[in-house]
Amino acid sequence: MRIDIVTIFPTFFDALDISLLGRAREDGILEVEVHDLRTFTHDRHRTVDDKPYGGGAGMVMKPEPWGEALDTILPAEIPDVASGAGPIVIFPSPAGEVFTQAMARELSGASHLVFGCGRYEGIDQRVFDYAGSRASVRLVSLGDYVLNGGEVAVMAMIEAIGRLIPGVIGNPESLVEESHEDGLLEYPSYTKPSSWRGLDVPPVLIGGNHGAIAAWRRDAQLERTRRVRPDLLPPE
Ligand code: 6GU
Repeated sequence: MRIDIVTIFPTFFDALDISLLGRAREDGILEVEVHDLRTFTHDRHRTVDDKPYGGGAGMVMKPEPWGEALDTILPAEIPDVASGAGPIVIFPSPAGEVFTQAMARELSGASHLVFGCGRYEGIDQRVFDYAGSRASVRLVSLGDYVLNGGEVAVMAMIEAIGRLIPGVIGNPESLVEESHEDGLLEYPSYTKPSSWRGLDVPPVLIGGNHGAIAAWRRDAQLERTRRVRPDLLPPE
């Protein structure tokens, strides 16, 4: 997979060099390029924002640098946007659809993702409209709270998507039993010692009865999901 990131804070993404995703890049499974939006400006102050038309608080990101950045990153061919092939441009935004494990899985099958990190009060709407004429565009939110900009959200999305690309995780079985993959929260895990500071591992996990262990884990998942995230369960 190829990933392009456009940001005014390129060093935010230095962390992509480390850990699992750093290894995936070394192995050639993942190719990441970070683009500094200011390199697409032409004035002395490298201006990327201006006052909103119609008034209001804060600043809006200007369309011109974004247009040049997208022209540099996106392939020149006119895409068949409806086919679903071709690049997907993702703009992190609290006004977007909510990012989920299902969306991460879907996006992990793409060959080219472009992330456009906005700052300030947002990006001129015409940037989204223009991007939509060149690629599939999605506005995506991490959840119902506000961040200062898209960078942290994009790091989270890239980690969630990247670990689902075949070959990135050494043991793919570890992906099967984790929270959200089956629509439930995961069961609690234990390792040695079996007794620690007066706290014991549930005996069923030590007994070696695999059917009983599976049933205990399923019950624990259901109990935890009912208690913490009842919204994940189907209506009764
Ligand atoms: Cl994707 N961006 C910003 N700026 N704030 C957010 C968010 C994204 N998701 C939740 N809050």
